[in-house]
Amino acid sequence: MSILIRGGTVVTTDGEFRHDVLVNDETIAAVGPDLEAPSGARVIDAGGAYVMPGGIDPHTHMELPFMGTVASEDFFTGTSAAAAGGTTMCIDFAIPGPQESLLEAYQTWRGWAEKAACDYSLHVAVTWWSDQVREEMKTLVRDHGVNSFKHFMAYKNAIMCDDETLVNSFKTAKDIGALCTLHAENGELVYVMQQEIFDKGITGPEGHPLSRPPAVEGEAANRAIRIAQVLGVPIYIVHTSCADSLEAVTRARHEGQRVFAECLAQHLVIDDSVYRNPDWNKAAHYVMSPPFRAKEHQDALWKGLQAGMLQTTATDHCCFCTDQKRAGVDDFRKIPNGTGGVEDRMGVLWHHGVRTGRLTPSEYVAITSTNCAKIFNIFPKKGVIMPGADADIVIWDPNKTRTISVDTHHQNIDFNIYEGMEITGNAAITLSRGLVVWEDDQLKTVRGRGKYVNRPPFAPFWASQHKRNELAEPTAVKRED
Ligand code: URQ
Ligand code: ZN
Ligand code: ZN
Repeated sequence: MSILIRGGTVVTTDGEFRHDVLVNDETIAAVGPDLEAPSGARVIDAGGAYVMPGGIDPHTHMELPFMGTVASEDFFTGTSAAAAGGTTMCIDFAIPGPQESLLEAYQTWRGWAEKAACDYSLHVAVTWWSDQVREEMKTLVRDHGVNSFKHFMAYKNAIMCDDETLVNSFKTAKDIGALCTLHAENGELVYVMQQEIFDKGITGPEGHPLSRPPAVEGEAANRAIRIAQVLGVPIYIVHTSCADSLEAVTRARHEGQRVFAECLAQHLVIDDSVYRNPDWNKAAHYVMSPPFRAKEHQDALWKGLQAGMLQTTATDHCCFCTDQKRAGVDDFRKIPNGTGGVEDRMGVLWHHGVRTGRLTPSEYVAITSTNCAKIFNIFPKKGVIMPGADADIVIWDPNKTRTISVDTHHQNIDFNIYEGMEITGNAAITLSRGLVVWEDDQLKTVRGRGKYVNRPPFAPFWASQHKRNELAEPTAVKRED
């Protein structure tokens, strides 16, 4: 099946081009002016629209077992909602519990993900350390296309890892060409702060941000960055939510250290006033970690994106419905942490990022798709409109307006954190490997059509790190006997 996307403006990180795009079956066959439509091809008129690589969300949690419950969005409903918003690939997380096999967890998540409608991949979490874990990391990289390992520095007594695990995992990752990613909050501090806040009689959702102030994130980000500096390993900080952690990233990057950082669309446009909502449910809906921050932190994040200190945007899509949130009705520490947003990231970032002039369309493509593809080594298969690339394409109507609402979204959750937000600029048509999966506001996703994407080690985007460090090989002093 061929599709000719005619008359649009193709956007890459290098610029905007009035080019047509020819898709043959699952891949992009040609990009250029005035392309011929092969006989029998469907021709899509993209006049007035942007033709961009489908969004890649490097951070989702479909059907995650967490805090005594299971996230309500599954891999089919979640990747379908993503497609409705212009995102054509998600990278999720296989998270073994302490003492559990990483390989078994990976196989479990692969099983769950088989129902995905769009392509996906898996980071694997390292939540404990042993020789077995080291060998399983090697096997996952060698045989299963995993090139990134997640480390939670928070969630004490659950999936939090200590410095021994961080140091050993980082060293192993260096040897096998994998990227270490970090949930950077000091879990010990959170644990103590939660108790203090609770003992003060603050049991509602407003206790959540009070127990994990920005400095708790800043400390952990800086610690991980310094450990990586000493070991000469590239790292990636997930959901950077405040100036404190961004400062640590910025200092390190200014010193030439290979540190990447991600921010969430929701942390850019929602602030901590949400936790003061007198309606318990409405406040609890926003309980996620790191929490929403005071406005000045949003400004810092936007500047971080504009300055290239933040390279990717994500959603940390982790849905818990109101009844699940109410598990913590008497104790905010028991509210399952997580918010949705996989359907709205692309629209929210275009409306608040491009339409405000903060970002150009090319910068938008970089932070919603291309940078992620390069960092996780799936470029140029993914993340670019170019011959040979997978035909993961979003035809973006910059004038299409919609009001975000639980009443109209496709996410499997009973509220929407952006409820009532009117955004201009939305996906008109989404193609997943050449199949039209969203058009005329109708989902046409196919259960199980999504494929697992292998991610090879030693991404050229950052792998040169090794050479630089090896130059500094220490030498012993030769002494006369
Ligand atoms: O921390 C994460 O990334 C997972 C557990 C989702 N929940 C959250 O509050 N961010
Ligand atoms: Zn996290
Ligand atoms: Zn997460």
